[in-house]
Formats: sequence, structure tokens, C-alpha cells
Amino acid sequence: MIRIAIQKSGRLNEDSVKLLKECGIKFEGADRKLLSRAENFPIEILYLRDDDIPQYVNDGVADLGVVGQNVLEETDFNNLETIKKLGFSKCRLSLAIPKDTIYNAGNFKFFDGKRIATSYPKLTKGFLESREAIPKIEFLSGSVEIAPGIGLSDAICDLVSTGSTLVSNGLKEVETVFESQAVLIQTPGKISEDKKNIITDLIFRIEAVQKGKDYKYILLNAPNSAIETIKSLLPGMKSPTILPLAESGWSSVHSVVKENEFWKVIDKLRLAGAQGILVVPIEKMIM
Ligand code: PRT
Ligand code: ZN
Repeated sequence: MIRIAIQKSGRLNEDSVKLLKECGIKFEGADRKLLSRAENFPIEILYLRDDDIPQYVNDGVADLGVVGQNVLEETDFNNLETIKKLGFSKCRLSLAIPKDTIYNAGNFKFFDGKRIATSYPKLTKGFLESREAIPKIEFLSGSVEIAPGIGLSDAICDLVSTGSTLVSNGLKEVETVFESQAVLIQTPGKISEDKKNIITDLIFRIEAVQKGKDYKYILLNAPNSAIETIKSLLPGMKSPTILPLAESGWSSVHSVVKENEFWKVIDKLRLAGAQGILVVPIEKMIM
């Protein structure tokens, strides 16, 4: 049995739970429990505050953890191994200043001696000091965006996703310090062979889910005379499957295609004569 630590509630929780469920693992949510055991896979899910996850994984209380790179990099647990980028909870840690302050991009000297409010002192200092600016860090554990407005700081360094929090607090984003997403981390401690096999199985499933998300199953109908052109347009993994339709002179073309590449050729496919195009999600893909 392995144990994985995920966030109990908050921005990471839903996608972490969804990922495990998409891997076919059945378990109860965090509503009442701190620890829940999966019904059909040798794994226990430990629900924690995200800030505590690196510590628990570092100490081996959990073998794996799902956490934002922003939280991970702010800790001093240098031996924690990132075994998979998970592609969700994407955000960036950015420097922001009052919107009317003049700032030229790349002029990091601007921040020298400035008071910067942040929950990420290590990342903020590391970024600026390597660019020859020594800031005065004002540590705040939350509501960082209000600091300049109340005279507590000259700038902030905080997480941004849409940017609307900055705008509504009269701030503008001027430099990106760190790009973040959720990652799967592994304990630096010794892991038994049995546990290693379970972790390998879990990663195999995660990769199948991730690949499935990148690709779509495409079905379309076309006159036989158009099939060669359509085959050359479809950026599929292998050559497409071509099946005759009941209506003579027509065929159905099936292929697995990267979604973003598919949208680039959609107009050309239609011009070539493709009709009744279906784009179907793939739940899991094993190559
Ligand atoms: O209770 P617990 O300690 O577990 O949760 P928390 O309150 O510390 O964290 P939570 O749930 O807010 O965020 C968890 C993780 O989600 C973060 O560590 C990031 O990795 C990731 N994440 C992704 C974000 C955001 N996007 C985000 N936008 N975390 C915080 N924000 C905040 C930001 O701090 C700012 O206040 O959202 C605001 C900005 O959002 P926009 O859309 O207005 O730019
Ligand atoms: Zn937190």
C-alpha cells in the first residue's frame, strides 16, 4: 500500500481528486476523513493543507504528494523528487506595482531597496538578488494584494492566474518570477520494491490519462475520390482506418489526432470534401 498526500480543500483539491479517479481509483472524498483508503487500488489518500504536503512527503509519512511547484520551490526540501508534471493549477508568481508607477521591463534595479510584500520570500529574493536588486521583504501569509494600497509595501510578489485580482487592487504585473503548475512529488526516503511497483503502475495510468487529454478520436465521412487528400491532411499517429459506408462511393475515416493540430487542418478537410465530422474525447490512451 502506498500513501499519497493531496490538498484537503482549495484550488488543487478538485483536480487532484479528478486525476486519481480518472486513473480508475475509487475512494471517498475528504468530507469527513483525513485519510481514505481506495477500494480497488493499493493506495491511501491523505488530505492536508497544501503547505504541509512537502514536509509529509519529505518525512516519508506519505510516499507521494500533489503540490504546486510554487509551494515546493519555496521550501528547503531539496531532495524531494518531482516525478511528473500534472498540467493543472497553472499560475505564475509575479512582481506587481501600483498601476500608475512607471516601470521599464527588465529594469530589475527598480526593486533595489523597495519593500515587497509576499508569501514567497525565498523565490522573490532569489529572483531579484540574482538580478542585482536587494529588496526588503515584508512577509504576509495572505491578502498580499492589499499591501501597497495600505502603505505596507511598494510592490508585491504574488500568484497570478487571470490577473483580475491585481487589476481590482490597482496593481499591474511587471515581471514573472516563476511559472508554476501542480506536480507529483516522491519521498526521498527508501521505498520498498512492492511500493515501487505500485508507483510505476500509478504513473503508467497518469500518463495514459494525460495522453488521452491531448488527443481526440476523429470520425468523418468523405467521397472515395477525396480519401487520398484527406489522408495526407490528417496529422494522425498512424495511417487512418478507412471503412466503406453503406452509400456507395463514400467512406468513413477514423483517426487519432492531437487536438490542437486537428483544428489547424479542419478548414482544409472540409474543403477537401469531409462531412459529418465527429471529434470524440479519449478517456485513456496507451501507446
Ligand atoms: O488551505 P490551503 O493552505 O491548502 O490552501 P491555500 O489557500 O494556501 O491555497 P489555494 O487553494 O488558494 O491554492 C493552492 C495552489 O493553487 C497554489 O499553491 C498554486 O499552486 C495554485 N494556484 C493556481 C493558485 C492560483 N492559481 C491563484 N490564482 N493559488 C492562488 N491563487 C490566488 C492568488 O494568490 C491571488 O490571490 O488567486 C489570486 C489571483 O488570481 P487571479 O485569477 O485574480 O489572477
Ligand atoms: Zn496553503
